[in-house]
Amino acid sequence: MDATLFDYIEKRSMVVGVGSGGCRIASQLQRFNVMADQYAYISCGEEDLAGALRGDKLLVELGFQGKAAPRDVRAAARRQIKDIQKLVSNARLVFVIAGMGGAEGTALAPIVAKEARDQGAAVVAFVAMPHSFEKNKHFYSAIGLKHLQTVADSVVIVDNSEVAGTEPETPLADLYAMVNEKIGFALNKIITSSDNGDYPLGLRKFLGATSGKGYSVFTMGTSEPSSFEEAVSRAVRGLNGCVEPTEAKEALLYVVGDTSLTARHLDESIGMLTSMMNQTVGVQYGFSTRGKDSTMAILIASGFSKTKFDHYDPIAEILGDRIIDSGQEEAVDLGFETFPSIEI
Ligand SMILES: Nc1nc2c(ncn2[C@@H]2O[C@H](COP(=O)(O)OP(=O)(O)O)[C@@H](O)[C@H]2O)c(=O)[nH]1
Ligand SMILES: [Mg+2]
Repeated sequence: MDATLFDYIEKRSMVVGVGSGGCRIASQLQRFNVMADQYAYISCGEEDLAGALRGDKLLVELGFQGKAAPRDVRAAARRQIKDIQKLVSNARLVFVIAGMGGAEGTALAPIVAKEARDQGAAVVAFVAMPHSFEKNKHFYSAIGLKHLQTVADSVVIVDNSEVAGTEPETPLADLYAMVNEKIGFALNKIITSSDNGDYPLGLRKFLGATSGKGYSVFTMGTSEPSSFEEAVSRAVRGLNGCVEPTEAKEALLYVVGDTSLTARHLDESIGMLTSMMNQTVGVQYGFSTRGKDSTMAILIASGFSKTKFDHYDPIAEILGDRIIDSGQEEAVDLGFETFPSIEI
């Protein structure tokens, strides 16, 4: 891609937070100034939009009270599809941010991604997957993820359980806030072209490493100050439960250390990374020497054909590639204000 075209795309980029988790994560990106000219928020919950930072806000109206399933949200989105199209119409690059497994993110993220793509935008889906204990969310998270893969150029997964660690006593809201803080910090380091003396990776490398490369997975590892290899090794081990690390094709590594970081440390850290993945993985790196109390390795590894979340969909596990119906189930809108829950 030539430089002018890339500049044009970068200037017309947009982050869209979808559903409760998606709005929270996108707000955190906005707080961290992660690149993007525009921010937008879409949800069925007014409180999600009220809590989100400044941007275009679209309320998708379910038309009934009570708990919705993804199919209800899809039907509601269909009624407001023109609003969704309009929201993304100016963007040439759209980051769709959502939590998978609930009703809204699961249903709306693939719709927003598809509409953006149909209008010619490149689409990056950045999704948080349910904690291992959120069992009621597992099935839908698998379905939503699979569908996103068909409509987005890049699909970057954050495994909440992995990034939050095992802290069973911590309130869920605090766990989410902690993960969101890490995501905002990390994406700011990786994607935002920085002019403050850090050595960034930048958007172009991010897109190059993740577009059309199957699933990508985001992890982080921290260690004592100056223990660079340990931080990198922890980040790579973070992939273990989610994907098969030896399958990786590309890796974006960003190391935040103190001023003792040398070229040799980086070299050894990259050697460690390839020995844990495979020798042919393409590694691009960036670093900052402004870390103080700890060393942190941020990793986005790409090229995975499957993830542990595939096992969350037992039907697909049995059928493999023999898909019966690749279309998504959608509640039929019969137009009865008073009988909104009729579905077939
Ligand atoms: N990292 C992160 N994940 C979240 C957050 N909120 C919800 N999630 C995850 O997102 C998934 C969907 O939850 P939620 O966003 O509440 O559902 P929705 O509003 O129906 O889209 C769940 O599996 C949660 O694990 C958040 O603030 N941060
Ligand atoms: Mg919600």
